[in-house]
Amino acid sequence: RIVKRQIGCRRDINRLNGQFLSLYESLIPAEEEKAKQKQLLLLLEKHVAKEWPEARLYLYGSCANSFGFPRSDIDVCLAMEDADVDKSEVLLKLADILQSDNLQNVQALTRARVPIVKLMDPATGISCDICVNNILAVVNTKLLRDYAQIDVRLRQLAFIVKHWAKSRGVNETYHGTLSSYAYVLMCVHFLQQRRPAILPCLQGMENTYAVTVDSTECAYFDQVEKLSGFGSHNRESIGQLVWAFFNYWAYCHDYANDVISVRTGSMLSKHEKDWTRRVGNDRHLICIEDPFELSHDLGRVVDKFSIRVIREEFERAAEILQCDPDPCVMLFKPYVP
Ligand code: 3AT
Ligand code: MG
Repeated sequence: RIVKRQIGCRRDINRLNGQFLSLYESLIPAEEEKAKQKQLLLLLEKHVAKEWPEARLYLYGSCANSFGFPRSDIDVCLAMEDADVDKSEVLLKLADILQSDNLQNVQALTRARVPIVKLMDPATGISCDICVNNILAVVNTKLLRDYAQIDVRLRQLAFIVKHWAKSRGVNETYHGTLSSYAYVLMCVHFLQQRRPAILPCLQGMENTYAVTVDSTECAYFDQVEKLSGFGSHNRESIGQLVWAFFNYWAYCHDYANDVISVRTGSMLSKHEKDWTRRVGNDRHLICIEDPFELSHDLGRVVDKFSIRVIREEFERAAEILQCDPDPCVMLFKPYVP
């Protein structure tokens, strides 16, 4: 069942551009939020420097990858010189140090899958999670931020897709649906695949940036200011792209055989990745290769129930964009179980 049913694009799709662009404008955070995040980061840096002068703090995730909504929590990574430090020990010590300042609800969650310290800063109103040595997340954050600078349509599409996923309840990894990180990679890949392409494949170009993280090579072309006109041969509007994105995932993607890969800017086969069988809890029902951790399928959280939910939501979105007289209302209608 590769192509279930393909529907043509509505004739007045460009009528939706204005609505999508105003939605996008309403979803991007105000500049002063960045200043507050900086302020909190400086405060944390001051505390960390006293105990661990060699350590560095980095923002990662949506507060730093250009795909963050307003008033989101921030994710911070404490990078220690020693890659093998006892993370629990560091986090307990860190919680101790931060508790003594004016920070609220400081808690060390050392048994979580990614152990963190959580806190709230009353001065800025920002909540924050701090993890230790999650360097790959810092690097994949930079990769997404760099892609976002090449063509504004990536940021527009990804904000609309994230808003849709949050409204429809399909952005909850603990319920077997996909992370925001996965949805943004789906958007990058989709724009790499347009003809003419709207985004290049940065990891397929000359390496101007390279780091090795726990024996994983992360390298790509990061001089993205040189690529600002890259997508200009493609004149597709945001309305057309949103429609085509949902139509692709509803009716065109080959879920049985294909793996989307931002790293190669192409489609790989499940066969070549050896993602054809269930191993433990990894079922590979929708396959999204992590750009750096190549054995990591971001679709691995999806199970046989949630895959149906996700695919039905893609189909619902595609149909609404095709047929509904006022698609923006129905598309983002909050899902009520
Ligand atoms: P929200 O706006 O918070 O929904 P986000 O961009 O912060 O979106 P996530 O909360 O999904 O995204 O993840 C935070 C960061 O952690 C994003 C990415 O740098 C990293 N990350 C998340 N999931 C994975 C993963 N499975 N593998 C590698 N890195 C990941
Ligand atoms: Mg987040």
